[in-house]
Amino acid sequence: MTPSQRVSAVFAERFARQPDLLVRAPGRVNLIGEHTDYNDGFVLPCAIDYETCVAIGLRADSLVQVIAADYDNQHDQFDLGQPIEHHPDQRWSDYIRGVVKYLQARGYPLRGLDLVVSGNVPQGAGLSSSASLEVAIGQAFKEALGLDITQAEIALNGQQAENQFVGCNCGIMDQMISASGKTDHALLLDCRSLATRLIPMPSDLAVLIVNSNVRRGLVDSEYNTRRQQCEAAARHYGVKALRDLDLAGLEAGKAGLDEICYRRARHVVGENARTLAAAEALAGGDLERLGELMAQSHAAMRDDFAITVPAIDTLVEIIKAKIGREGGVRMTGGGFGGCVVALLRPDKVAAVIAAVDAEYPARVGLKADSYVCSASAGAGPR
Ligand code: GAF
Repeated sequence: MTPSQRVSAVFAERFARQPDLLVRAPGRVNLIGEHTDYNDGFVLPCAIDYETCVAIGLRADSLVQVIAADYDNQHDQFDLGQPIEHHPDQRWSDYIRGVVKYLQARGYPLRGLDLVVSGNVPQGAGLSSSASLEVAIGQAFKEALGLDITQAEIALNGQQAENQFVGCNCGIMDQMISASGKTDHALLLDCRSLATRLIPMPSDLAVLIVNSNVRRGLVDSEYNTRRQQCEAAARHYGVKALRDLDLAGLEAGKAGLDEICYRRARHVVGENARTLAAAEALAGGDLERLGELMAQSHAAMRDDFAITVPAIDTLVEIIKAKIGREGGVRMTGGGFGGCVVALLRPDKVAAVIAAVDAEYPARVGLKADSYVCSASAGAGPR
């Protein structure tokens, strides 16, 4: 059953009527540009064809009722006329409460809604299931109530909910691509100005996501530590953010900076340059160059930013050996497990999946899951 079928069926059963409308918001895969977003840098993600769906029923009062179809139809409700607080024990509720709280704080005129939520973005795999939920809820209020809100504002509101209500200090990439992706395109995003450039995906390029199924431990604390180290490096160099530094400046001013912060900064400064170069390579269909840049990105995440794990490095090695020169593979997302993304010729996909199935369990002791994806549209009505 697809998420949209599921939310429709659960809505009809629970609320004894048909939903007035459905909206969706996708997960994402980041092609390159990792841990650059909170350094005001560049990222190159695309939305994927895995999504969170919301069935919506209009209400005449100020009550918001939510049913989580993927969590045994757990229920939450809160009143827009009261201060919106954390749910005592349902973590999924806080994503919804947070989004609604900040929509209200931003001055959007809200009314009550009945909502049923379901999604098929793999959770905890670094494919932005949380951001897709935040954006789907923002989109639900926009479409149902006709709010005059831009997609960028829905993204910023979702990020605020994640930062201030849920408690993860993430950047803006995931919410922006979920809100603003375009079918068959990647999005080059300047995370300082939020300027975007759509890059068409070449038709003879496949996007393969492979989930290492390594449980992502300590993600939030390690993520926040990386962020602090980057901010410390920016302070050392006297710049607003690492975005404002190039490799020459990095080397020239490194005296007095501790080795770890220097390495973190070297990843970010290099990754910004690689991301801009990768956008050009993708636009020009230069898969060899793209492959080199992805390999450099992975090496920097492993050696300088220290966010890969041995199983992920092995997965990258297995896949790279089968892709050949045209295309590349790297870890994608926040790190410490999760997924790798490969960009490759479509005729190589079967051989890559076969190699992963044969070699990864033998070398790592885990089974990997492979998804062939296409670049999809951002949030909107379903
Ligand atoms: C996570 C965060 F949510 C993003 O903002 C980004 O920093 C990413 O990790 C790393 O590139 O997905």
